[in-house]
Amino acid sequence: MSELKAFIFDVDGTLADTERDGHRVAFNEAFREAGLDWDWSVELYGKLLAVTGGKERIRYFIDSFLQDFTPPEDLDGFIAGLHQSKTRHYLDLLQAGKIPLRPGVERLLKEARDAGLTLAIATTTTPANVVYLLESTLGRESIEWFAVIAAGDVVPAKKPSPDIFHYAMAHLGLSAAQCVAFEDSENGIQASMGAGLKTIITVNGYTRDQDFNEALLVVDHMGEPDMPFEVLQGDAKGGTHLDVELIRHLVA
Ligand code: XBP
Ligand code: MG
Repeated sequence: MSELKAFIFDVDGTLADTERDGHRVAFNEAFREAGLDWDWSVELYGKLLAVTGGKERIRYFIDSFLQDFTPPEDLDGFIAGLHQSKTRHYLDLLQAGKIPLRPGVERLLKEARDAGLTLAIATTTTPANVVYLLESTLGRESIEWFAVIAAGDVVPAKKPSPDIFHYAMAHLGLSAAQCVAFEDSENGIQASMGAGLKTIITVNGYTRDQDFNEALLVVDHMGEPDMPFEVLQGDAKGGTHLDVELIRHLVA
């Protein structure tokens, strides 16, 4: 194994539990504002998460869940408008501090930096969502912690395509053997493994039952010294929380 140089983090569901109480709520606000009687319940949203990307998810909803909806002539423009409004509502939720980081995330980011590891992000979500999440949870200076923030439409295909991870590694100038990825979903691990990355999974309410059989380790969150994680799959080598030492062990 080449020397471990970098951690590449997914955002939604990994750094923060954003989907159910963040993105979903913002989508519904946008629909209400547009005078649409669409309402994405927690359960329906779980089905819609099969498709990554907010714009793509609206289209999937229109194509697969709506019966008597007459799409406007400019459907792309209509969806883009709804998504812009959704992003505005989502940023408001972040700025209001409604979306905290998941357990262990802040500690692991700081430990990795102290250990001289490079940090990067590879996410499907809109770039502004990443900036606001970092600013609202770790402070503006934390944006500089990440050598690369690869997000949204910078790549042609979204997860489970590996494009965003290839993009991140190309900008890091590192190979997959020198990096580890952190993900939360089946689409995510298909993308990271598709890019040749060893991957650690932290599940959430929507992804707990998904297929992670290729993962290095699957836990319910990153854990803290006083808040041990639950190991769902793999060998945590007696560890109780994700730290740099354990991760080095896992990839060795
Ligand atoms: C998960 C996604 C995103 C979000 C919504 O991203 O699929 O599309 O659900 O964000 P990640 P946008 O790769 O971080 O898990 O509406 O900005 O697309
Ligand atoms: Mg995710």
